[in-house]
Amino acid sequence: MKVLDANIQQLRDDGYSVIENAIDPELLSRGQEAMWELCPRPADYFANTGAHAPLSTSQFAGLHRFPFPNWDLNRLVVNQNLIDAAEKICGTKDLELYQAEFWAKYSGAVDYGQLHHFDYGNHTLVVPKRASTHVQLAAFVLLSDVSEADAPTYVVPTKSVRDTPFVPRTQTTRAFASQEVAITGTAGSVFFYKTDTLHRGSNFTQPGRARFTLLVNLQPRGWRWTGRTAWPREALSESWSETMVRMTPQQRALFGFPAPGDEYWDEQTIRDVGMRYSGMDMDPYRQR
Ligand SMILES: O=C(O)CCC(=O)C(=O)O
Repeated sequence: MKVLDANIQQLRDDGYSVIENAIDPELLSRGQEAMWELCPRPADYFANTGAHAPLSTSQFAGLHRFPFPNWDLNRLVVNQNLIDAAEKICGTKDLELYQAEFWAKYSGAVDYGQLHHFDYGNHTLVVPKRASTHVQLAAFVLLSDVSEADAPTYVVPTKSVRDTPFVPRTQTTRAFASQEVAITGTAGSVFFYKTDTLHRGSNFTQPGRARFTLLVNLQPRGWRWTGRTAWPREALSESWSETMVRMTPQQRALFGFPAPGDEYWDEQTIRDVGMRYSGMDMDPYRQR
């Protein structure tokens, strides 16, 4: 994924940027196939919406939290292009992946419309600091083509909001409606935005459409008051173990797993972690 200086500048000025064709086509198509383990194919959904009634209970009903049951979807979350881009945007290699979700939406299932809001509410205990290089980055990996009819995210470029206080977090008026931009793109594009960017989810404007996205949140490791997921809480699931075993040490470190060379590693921890995660290559952790 090529992150150009123009993308970084746009993130600084406008709070968002889209990188087209960011995901390797083979990885993308395997991830797209894997997502049918989590949600119905559009043809199946629209053939019998009643059979999928739970998807109509809330606009968040199509959300699934990482780890997913299929490695082909999990590995998209930590794919090298995405991580390289996030490192460049955040200006550090010491990144924390603090949330990942898959989200399926279908025309008419439920009202997906949202008011303009900032995402920081459940990503930090305080508010974003404008005069700071610490970036909380949201990446939406588009797993399906998103046109204006496909419930795109609408963002308000930061330059229009710069003097607005972060509170209230949700704008109850449509004060920024004339400045908003629809984020569209083909499957395999990645839409990045920051938690200090005003945006909203929207509704489909045509029947029979669906939108599938993978959301990955990343930030520089360090601030104690930011984050969202305590990964050890997920660590008893079967998918977690399989995912950790299949990841590289660099990918695991995104979740807080001790990196090779960390003082955590000694004979006992290498033996026991190797037993906990049967099949994990422990050699990198033996290197001092
Ligand atoms: O799904 C989208 O396009 C945006 C969703 C969003 O902004 C949210 O749920 O906070």
